[in-house]
Amino acid sequence: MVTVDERKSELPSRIGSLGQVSGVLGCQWGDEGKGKLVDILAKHFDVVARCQGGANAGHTIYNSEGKKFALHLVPSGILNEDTMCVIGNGVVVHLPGLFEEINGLESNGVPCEGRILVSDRAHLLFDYHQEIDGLRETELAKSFIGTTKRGIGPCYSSKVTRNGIRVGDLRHMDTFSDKLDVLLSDAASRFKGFKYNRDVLKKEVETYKRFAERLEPFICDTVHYMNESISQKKKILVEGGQATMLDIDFGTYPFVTSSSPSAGGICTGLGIAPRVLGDVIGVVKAYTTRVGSGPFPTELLGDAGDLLRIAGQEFGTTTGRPRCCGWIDIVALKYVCQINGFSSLNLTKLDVLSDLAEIKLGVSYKHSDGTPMNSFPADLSDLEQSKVDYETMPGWQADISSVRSYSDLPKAACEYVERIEQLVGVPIHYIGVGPGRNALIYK
Ligand code: 2SA
Ligand code: GDP
Ligand code: MG
Repeated sequence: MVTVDERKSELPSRIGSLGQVSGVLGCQWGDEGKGKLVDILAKHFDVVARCQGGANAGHTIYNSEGKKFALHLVPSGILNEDTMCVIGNGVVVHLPGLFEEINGLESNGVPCEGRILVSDRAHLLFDYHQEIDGLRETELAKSFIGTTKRGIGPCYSSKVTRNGIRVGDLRHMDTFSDKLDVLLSDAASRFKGFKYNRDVLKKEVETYKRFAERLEPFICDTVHYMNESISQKKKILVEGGQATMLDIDFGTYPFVTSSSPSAGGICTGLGIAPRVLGDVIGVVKAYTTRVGSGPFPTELLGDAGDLLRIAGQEFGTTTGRPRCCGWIDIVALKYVCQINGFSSLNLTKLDVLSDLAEIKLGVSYKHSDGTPMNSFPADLSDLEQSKVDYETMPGWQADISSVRSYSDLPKAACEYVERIEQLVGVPIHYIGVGPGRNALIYK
């Protein structure tokens, strides 16, 4: 039996011994609290890198004085001044948004210049991508995806159709205008509502000439940088955006984002080899939330859902949209653990469940005819018709927000944590009991 003091003394060494390249990834439909864990772990790493997504992400972190920061493109390592922050090739970069974020950080005393590297291979996301994101959603009418309208899908579409414009292209402004003309003309021929003429192009090119100058010190061959850092035995932490249930391949397609927020995205989004990956930590909320459209098997409708939303302050960090809330979904979580091979989990927002007399866990799905489903279904109609079986556990009905050691948690809270571990077969090493930096229990 490990005593509390022994456990406490193990902590720094456990964090310090996280693999040379570690990852923090979302296990549900996003907003699990990835940013908070990355911010806490950052001081043990030389580099924190984003590998996918863009400014659709909203990662909320607090500094030691309790000041709140909402990050979208800048990695959550930025508050730790010794950490270099990399925006990898797999990220789509909206420069006006990035500069706004950098200005906001710098005006709040967070130095960014010389600490942020932007991949020359990353694709540029233009205002027009955001505009057509909105037009697509309108066109889809009732079947809208519920995107953040940050232009993510359209920008990845440009990348995959191979006429995207990359950060490195800012070094060739002579051909920039022609490339942008192709993109904007395409959009104009596809969307009636999209207004385009030469003046629009001219204005955008002028803007990007200025951006090119300002971005120059940040532009980097990050593939080379990451691999050199690995050779120099530097420690690297990769911060996922969104989550596996929103993955373009593994999520509830088409109600997904357009990138790979799962473990595979770490390698493709940074140009590093799978063999260098050590610990990958999955971040999972003690309940489930989802924002945007698409199936949500364990969703709680009505007052019960509202209670969780209010207790957990579940509103989009980027858009302010209310998040739908429900019980933890063990079927989806097991599927996500399989895909990512997590070394451990961070269970977050356990404090939010503190008032409940009973807590449920969705433990299996049945087809509409009552036969069990053996795996997480690819077919959305199967998922929509599925029936969830629940296990019910007693709540602890006590404030746990100031608890800092596992042995001080109420027995019912420990039983809930340990039941999740048992059901998914992955150890929970970190437990969140509040939004602040210190509100974390190491188990
Ligand atoms: P998109 O914009 O094309 O990536 O949207 C596609 C789907 O992905 C979901 N998505 C998200 N879900 C949760 N959180 C996200 N970030 C923000 C946050 C969201 C916000 O941190 O709160 O502020 O609304 C995020 N980003 C994308 C999206 O809801 C669609 O279901
Ligand atoms: P991310 O996208 O995964 O980084 O998560 P978001 O920042 O979008 O949403 C998570 C929200 O929960 C943020 O407002 C965090 O400050 C907050 N949060 C994170 N961990 C905890 C926790 O353990 N308890 C509580 N009450 N809030 C938390
Ligand atoms: Mg978020």
